[in-house]
Amino acid sequence: MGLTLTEKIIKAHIVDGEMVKGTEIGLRIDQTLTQDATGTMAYLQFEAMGVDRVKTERSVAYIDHNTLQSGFENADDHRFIGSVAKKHGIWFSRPGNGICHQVHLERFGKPGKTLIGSDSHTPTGGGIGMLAMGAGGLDVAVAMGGGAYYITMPKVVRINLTGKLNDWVSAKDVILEVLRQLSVKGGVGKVMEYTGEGVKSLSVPERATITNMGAELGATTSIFPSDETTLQFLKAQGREEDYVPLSADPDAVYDEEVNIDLGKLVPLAACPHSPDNVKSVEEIGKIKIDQVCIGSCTNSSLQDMRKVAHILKGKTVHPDVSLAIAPGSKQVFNQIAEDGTLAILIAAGARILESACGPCIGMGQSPNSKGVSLRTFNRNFLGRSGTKDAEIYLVSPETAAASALTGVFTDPRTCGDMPPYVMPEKFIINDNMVVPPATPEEAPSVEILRGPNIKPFPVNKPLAESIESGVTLKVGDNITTDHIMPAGAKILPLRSNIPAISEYCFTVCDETFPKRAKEAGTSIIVGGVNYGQGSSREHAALAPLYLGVKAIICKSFARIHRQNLINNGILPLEFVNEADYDKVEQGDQLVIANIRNIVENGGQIIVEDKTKGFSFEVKCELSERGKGMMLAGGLLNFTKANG
Ligand code: MIC
Ligand code: SF4
Repeated sequence: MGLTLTEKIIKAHIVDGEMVKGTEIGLRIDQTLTQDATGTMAYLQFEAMGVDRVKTERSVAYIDHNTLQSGFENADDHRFIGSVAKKHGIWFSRPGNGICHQVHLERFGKPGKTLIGSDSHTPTGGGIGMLAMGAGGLDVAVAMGGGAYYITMPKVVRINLTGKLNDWVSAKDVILEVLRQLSVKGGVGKVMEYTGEGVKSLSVPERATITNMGAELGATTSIFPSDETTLQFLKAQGREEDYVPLSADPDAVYDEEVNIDLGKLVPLAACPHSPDNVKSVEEIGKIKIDQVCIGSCTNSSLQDMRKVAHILKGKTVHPDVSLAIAPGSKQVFNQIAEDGTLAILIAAGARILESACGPCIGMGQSPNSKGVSLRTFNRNFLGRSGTKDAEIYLVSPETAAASALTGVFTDPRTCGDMPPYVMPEKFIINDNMVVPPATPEEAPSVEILRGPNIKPFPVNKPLAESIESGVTLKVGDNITTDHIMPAGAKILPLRSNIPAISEYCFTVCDETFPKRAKEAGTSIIVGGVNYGQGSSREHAALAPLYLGVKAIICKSFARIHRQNLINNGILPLEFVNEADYDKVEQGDQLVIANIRNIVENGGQIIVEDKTKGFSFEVKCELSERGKGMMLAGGLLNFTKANG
């Protein structure tokens, strides 16, 4: 029986377990990446592991999230990360060099390799045939130390692409269509593998847009084959030697199949406040807009910038609209500066931002009150833009640019002829903003530079015999990590300071939560389906840990967040009977008796609701390693105890 591409890469990297779907496997990791917002914690954890030099083929530390530097905190974090990178064998991509995923795709990613990154959009690397996955910072620290990365052996979904995109319909519309069909939880436990003759018509940046936003499906990752188009891209990046042809065997067996005729797609948009709330631009109608933002790791390639410029050329942004554009990397920025694209954008009235995440993570450009903002980004969760009552729509760069001119939602197919995009034979290659690590000889003398905002991270205690605690918060379905641990210009600078950032934990849902949790001492949180979707931020586990959260009881979890909870010794419990969710209320006093023994030896987990006078069953499916981590109070304690 033939293998899928996913299985081939897994087979070449498996170091623990068997390729049996649904079971835990350990993978050797070739490359890692971190960004600054998750990076300081990951490197503090790496330091705590006592490894001198990374054991991966390539580890890169990027600075792209917190670049506003509205106080000393961000700059201190950058310096800390730069110094750790230098000392421990990690390449350092300086602020200004661009968004981690865009730069990694351009300069470092290699087909057939495994990559984990402390950022959920790491699957961008799937655009050149990597098995690239988002992970918690601690998992990345372990992989840098040479440890395996553990995932559940995924199901593989074949996304069969036929036909060709029509003019002004874009790769973004492909992934929006997949999200429309499968929803934000449709990819949990699965890898989305793109195949079919339609693949050929998509460039590498287009493929990367699709694999990037595959994160919003909750998927383990998404991947395209490595083919002639990949070769051309790598050649133009001066990295021809990194090319290997890769694809699924012709008789590969897939678990599920989705068919998409590219020729039938139309411009789409994800409506507030979820990436799967997808409608066609036509269906939405000509609603008035206030802001357009173009950029982010989803849509900031040279190809995107050129298409946008073609639409804006010789015109002016509508007087009621603010248009912000952030090219994804220094390479893209440099190229558009040299070829005149930038001049077109500036002349049209665009507000040019630095190559960084910027508005995507609420670092500036928050919309006006009740503002309607069209963004080429990947997430439109409530409050993420920094304006709680704003209406954020996720669209393609083409729809964004067309709408910026008219001031209303506009179908880009009204923009006349679309010129074909011709990829340059050679991109501008200048890695002068990537600092190589010190040599092993020089490394001991490199000093680590720590600022006063960098505080130690909390470490859990071994799991208690029993848990008795109140439900300090009850939330609904699809709670995102942006609800649990919001970001934005005010909060992001506190990423290295868990006591300070904890003051904002869950404040999107309930401003009183941090205070109440601290007063209660210990807490249990009750949630609905897909709890913890979105970001890989470990802070969504570390802040609750700091506030005394012992367990989360919900209907189901998102993959990375569940792992982050286990890594930090917080019990991830699921209702056996979902109807019990309705019976438990905020404020109820719960007892989970004998839990340590049950985690260790198995058995039914019964939760007694003392307030309501009833009991219900929950489950906690853990691998042997997961059990070890839960009992020890997290991955660091577990690793220390097991050498
Ligand atoms: C995001 O898009 O939500 C982020 C910010 O890039 C996060 C990482 C973080 O919270 O630092 C992610 O996607 O993992
Ligand atoms: Fe940065 Fe936004 Fe991409 Fe996250 S989704 S890595 S915040 S650009």
